[in-house]
Amino acid sequence: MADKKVNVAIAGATGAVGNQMIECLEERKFPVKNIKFLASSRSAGRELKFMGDTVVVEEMTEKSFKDVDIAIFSAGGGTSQKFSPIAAESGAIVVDNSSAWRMDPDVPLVVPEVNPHAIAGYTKKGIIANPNCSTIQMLVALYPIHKKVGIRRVVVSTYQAVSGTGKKAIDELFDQTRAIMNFVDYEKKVYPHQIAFNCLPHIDVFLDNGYTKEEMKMLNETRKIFEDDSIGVTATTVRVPVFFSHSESVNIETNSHITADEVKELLSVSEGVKVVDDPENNVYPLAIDAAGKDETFVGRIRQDESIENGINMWIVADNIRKGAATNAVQIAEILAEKYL
Ligand code: NAP
Ligand code: 12T
Repeated sequence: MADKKVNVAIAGATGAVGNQMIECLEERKFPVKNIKFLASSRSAGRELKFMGDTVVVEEMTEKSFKDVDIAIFSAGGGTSQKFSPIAAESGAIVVDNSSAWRMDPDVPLVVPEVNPHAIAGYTKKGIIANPNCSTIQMLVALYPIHKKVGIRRVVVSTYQAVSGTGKKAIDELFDQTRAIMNFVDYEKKVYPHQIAFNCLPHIDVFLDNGYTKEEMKMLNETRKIFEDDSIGVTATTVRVPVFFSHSESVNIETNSHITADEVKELLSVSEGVKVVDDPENNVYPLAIDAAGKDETFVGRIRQDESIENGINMWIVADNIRKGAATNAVQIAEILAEKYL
């Protein structure tokens, strides 16, 4: 990394993603000159630690971004819609985690292992979008295959952790589980149904076509990041009672033939991927093993014997790290190194 030091603001520093963002900046020794932690008035005055120093959380206002080089947002879509242009206007480059800007043609949507070149397009609006967590891990694993043999269609079912919904959902799974085990009543606050001991085929809101918005993000974001509008993605996104890491059952149809062994070989040398695939010894990627890690884990790699050119696999990553904070910090690293 160059010795350039960067003024950083974390918008939503007190949230589940913001918290992880702080850890990622520390772990990766991001060259921070000065750091600001921003949140709503609810958390203003709270004290958080950064590299051993105490930092007081400030309420995010229009004036928060003076002298900020990079502002990493994870404060919700509405907040980002309002404050990202203000931050950009003040001269900061925004890396946004919400879905507010992802499909804006003037905003790059970036997975560093896939399309780092797209970062250059930040100059149009001063904003770069971080893709959806489910999209990020799927594309880290699929991109090497797409580059080699071309993927024409993806069928994916997700098993998504509650941490994707934020701190309140983590508490809800914990409280519900404890209440049920103790035969006491519980209150549903975040999800429309009991999430403990259950699976909900419902993430984000339902749309007119019967899909959820989360499912359509997986199609639209894949096309934008791969720069390929011909690829088909059909998704079923499911919330499961897991705290951290999303798992995905992914089936692909490729343009030309590739064997399961060739996929294993290819992925074992691909950036950001770790192949964990030894079924004879009960070895395959697990949510609890991926939690706290930055890699995307792939296993159960096998031929789809129902079609000519098909592969099945199981893809797991920490949704708050590679699915959110790590990906955003990687983008910030490229900005600091190449563009500031
Ligand atoms: P969370 O735990 O509920 O935290 C929300 C954060 O936003 C808190 O720091 C909160 O501050 C802050 N905030 C809320 N309203 C604000 C306002 N008006 N002004 C300033 N700050 C405000 O949620 P989370 O899970 O961290 O998620 C936060 C964002 O990240 C969401 O936009 C979500 O879509 C995105 N996300 C993206 C991915 C991905 O796929 N890349 C994954 C998960 C989440 P207070 O403490 O003051 O309330
Ligand atoms: N509804 O960033 O609830 O588009 O797990 C991420 C996670 C939206 C997003 C979730 C969501 C996003 C969730």
